[in-house]
Amino acid sequence: MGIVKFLYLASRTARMKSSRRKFIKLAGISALSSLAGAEIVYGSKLPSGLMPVILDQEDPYKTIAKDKGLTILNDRPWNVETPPHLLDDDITPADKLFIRNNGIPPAEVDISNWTLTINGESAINSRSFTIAELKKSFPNYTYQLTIECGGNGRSEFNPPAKGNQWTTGAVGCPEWTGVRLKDVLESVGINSDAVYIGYYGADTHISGDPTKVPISRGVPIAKAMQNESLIAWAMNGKDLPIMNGFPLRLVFGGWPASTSGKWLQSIAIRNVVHDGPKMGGQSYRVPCTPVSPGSTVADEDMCIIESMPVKSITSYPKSGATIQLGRRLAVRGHCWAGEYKVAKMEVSIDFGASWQACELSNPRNRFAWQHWNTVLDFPKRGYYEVWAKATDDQDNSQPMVVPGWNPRGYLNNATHRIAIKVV
Ligand SMILES: Nc1nc2c(c(=O)[nH]1)N[C@H]1C(S)=C(S)[C@@H](COP(=O)(O)O)O[C@H]1N2
Ligand SMILES: [Mo]
Repeated sequence: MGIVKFLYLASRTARMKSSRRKFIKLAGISALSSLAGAEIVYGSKLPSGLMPVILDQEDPYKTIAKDKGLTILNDRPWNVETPPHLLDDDITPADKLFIRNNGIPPAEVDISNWTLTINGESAINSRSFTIAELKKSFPNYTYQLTIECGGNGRSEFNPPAKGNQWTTGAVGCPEWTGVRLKDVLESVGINSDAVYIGYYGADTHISGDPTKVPISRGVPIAKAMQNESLIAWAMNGKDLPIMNGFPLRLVFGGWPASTSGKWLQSIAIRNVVHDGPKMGGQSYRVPCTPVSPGSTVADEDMCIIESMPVKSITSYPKSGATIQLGRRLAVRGHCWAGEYKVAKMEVSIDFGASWQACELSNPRNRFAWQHWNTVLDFPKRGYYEVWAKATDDQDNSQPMVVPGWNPRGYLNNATHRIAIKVV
């Protein structure tokens, strides 16, 4: 098991190559034969450290352990999104959860020696925990929590915003198991001047510079102290996938997923707003007041994104589906609203001129996405679009056009549209 993970980590970097060599030493020729799918007949003559070329031409989806239907936007670092029809499950399976990496994941993880350190100016004591200690020292909880990248939907902004051109798929809602962040923070003691927490992970900077940290973000103490804010080691009852933070990560449901630190090694309790890389400047921030598209906005006029906005997807049918005239079409999907709950879900087949209410489920727990469904009738043959619109319990609705342009293209919660042909 550990060895397989090792192989999955193999990628195009020199450092990965060295881990691959270690793998060869560990695995031996019979294991390589089974991976190659045939006996390596002259295996005993294979120079030590040389990878059979068939194993070198890896399937990228095997490398990242994700479903082949996902879309790879970038492989250095890995950024991979999920088409809406593959987000149809109520609980997102591990191989269908998007990947958003800012750096290079750790090449080797030794789970029994992994430690999480709690420190910082506002920590009364500093302490390190092994994963086994975390598991047994604090009550374990499981919550279904929605994580969505702040840049999900970026590809629709005009003028375009730099960054990964996410369409709709940088979101998912698996079930996470771990301990409450607040229990762990309280065990070391939180000083009354604490305002924020900041995470540090074991991933390394894309430049290879060991002094640089790819990302280190966090949340205000109030968010950290919510019951659902987890230090998680499992997704859907299994170890976290490597690309999603194995062996330990933070999960803050409903907030930009950039706050959910992966490969988690330390958490600082801060007496200031955390100032790690990608907390300041233009990163994960939007203009404090709306600006016209294409504007340049000074750093001091940008505000940190907190709760994500109300949003929904149609996960069935797949966009482009065809239906016979006279047949009724069952449609369904999910909706979420950051810190809030979705109160109403509607769909339109006439480009938003009229709306029909949908059936809407309650979330499994706070910050879990909700499911919606309805049945549609089409009056005649032709092309239609199904538009889905959620409204939260604060009466915020999804806009029909791309909302508030901002320099980095965050927070696009426009209605999801799918195409339907009636024949
Ligand atoms: N250590 C670390 N944590 C991280 C990141 C990262 O690059 N390194 N990316 C963040 C961002 S921007 C997002 S959107 C989420 C993505 O989580 P996922 O890859 O598990 O879907 O992880 C966050 N946590
Ligand atoms: Mo993100």
